[in-house]
Amino acid sequence: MNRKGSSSRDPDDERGLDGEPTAKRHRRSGDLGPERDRAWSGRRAAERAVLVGVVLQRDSRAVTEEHLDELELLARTAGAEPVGRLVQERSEINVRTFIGRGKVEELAELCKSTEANLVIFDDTLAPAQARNLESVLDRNVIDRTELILDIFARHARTREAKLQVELAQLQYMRPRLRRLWDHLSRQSGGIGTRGPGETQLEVDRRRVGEKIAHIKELLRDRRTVAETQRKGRGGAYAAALVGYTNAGKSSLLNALAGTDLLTEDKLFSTLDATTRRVPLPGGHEALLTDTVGFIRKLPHDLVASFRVTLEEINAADLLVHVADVTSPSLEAHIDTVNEVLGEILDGPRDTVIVFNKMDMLADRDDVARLQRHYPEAVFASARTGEGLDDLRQRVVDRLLRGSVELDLVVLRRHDRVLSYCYREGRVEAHEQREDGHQRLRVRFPPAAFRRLQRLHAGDFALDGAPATGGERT
Ligand SMILES: Nc1nc2c(ncn2[C@@H]2O[C@H](COP(=O)(O)OP(=O)(O)OP(=O)(O)O)[C@@H](O)[C@H]2O)c(=O)[nH]1
Ligand SMILES: [Mg+2]
Repeated sequence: MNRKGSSSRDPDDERGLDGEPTAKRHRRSGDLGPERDRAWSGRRAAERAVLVGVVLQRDSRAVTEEHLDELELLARTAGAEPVGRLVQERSEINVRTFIGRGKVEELAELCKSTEANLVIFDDTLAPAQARNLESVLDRNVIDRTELILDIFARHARTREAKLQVELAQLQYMRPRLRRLWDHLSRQSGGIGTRGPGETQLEVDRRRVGEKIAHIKELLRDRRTVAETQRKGRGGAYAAALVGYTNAGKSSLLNALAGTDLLTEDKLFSTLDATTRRVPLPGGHEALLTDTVGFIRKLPHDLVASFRVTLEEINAADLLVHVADVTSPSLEAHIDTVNEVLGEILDGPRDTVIVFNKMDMLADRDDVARLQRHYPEAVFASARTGEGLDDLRQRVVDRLLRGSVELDLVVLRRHDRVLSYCYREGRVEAHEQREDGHQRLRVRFPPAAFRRLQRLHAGDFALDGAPATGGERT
């Protein structure tokens, strides 16, 4: 795919694009029986897709084109073949069909001339808009979210990831069931093919609702397991790799921890949070967790379904924000990641930014510019190992800077407070006082200290103010 080439495209040129035939796609449905399975997987082999973007007043045409470049990559990752593009400039969206009436006709023409059987909108469509468009175009119409869900479904490997994806799919599907039924009627074809009665729709809605509740319960159980695993990590300093999809998070974890996680030049290769121990200079070590990548226009409930990732990010002492230095949309990607983090974090977090793929950067002037903007950034390459020592040292600096040493007196619930301190912190001194209280000197990583305050408020008193920083012994 030629991402950069698109910038030289005549803005009004909505020609088709050449490409390879596509693989068959498989997707999971909400297990609602073979009929609806068929509806949900209505898009299959050799899907030829027309991509549609809208330039609203606050955006520029170039930005929309850039979003469509990314949508093209998403479409390919999902196994479809982009064969054409349509861009409309509008001051506001059309309530019925998202794009204007004339533009819908143009879109129908483009679908015909490119023999497209699928239309993908870059923006989220309301269920009714998708339905209206489908009935006019007589083709399946999906939006970016549905495309991302499709990719998630293809990439989910573990039970956890599969459950999370299924939850996200069902939540997306519930308000759109009527449309799925429409797909079905269109596929069965024939004049006078009637859609299902309202009653059947109601039954389906209820079944989807029940299924959602069931999966949430299963995920809750698994969450307890994940929490127990997290607790078993002791007082180790925890860092999470976060960043735009395809930035090289998994590759960095592999390079730092000597693991062999899947890395691919595709979007959303990783759907599971994986944690590994990483040795650091000075005998220190950190736990480093790989997480699901972010992308712009990522719907909130989709993010929320990746609960383990969110919890890992929230439990981390340090975020290692990985950015692909070769991306033409570097700054936009960084902003997107920061926005998503702002939504999911329960408070500010220590962050190190890593510009990855330095081996591919042709123009080293970019480095000087980035250094001015991000004076604390690390420039690295997971591929060649360049900059990794820098990154390790940076993590140690933060680890030392962020940890908290406390002198505390246990007032009540002794067993619990003591076991927390020994489990989550590094106990440097422990004595029994004459008044019967236990006195401890403990060093905590920042996240463990925050949890101590939350879980054991009132169970202990601080002897003097907490001392932060300093060398860990
Ligand atoms: N040239 C170069 N390529 C890299 C580097 N790091 C990663 N890549 C490539 O970039 C692609 C994406 O890498 P991943 O590690 O899968 O990226 P990720 O951030 O984990 O992506 P998702 O899990 O899909 O969100 C792969 O093809 C990697 O081989 C690097 O330092 N240099
Ligand atoms: Mg990955």
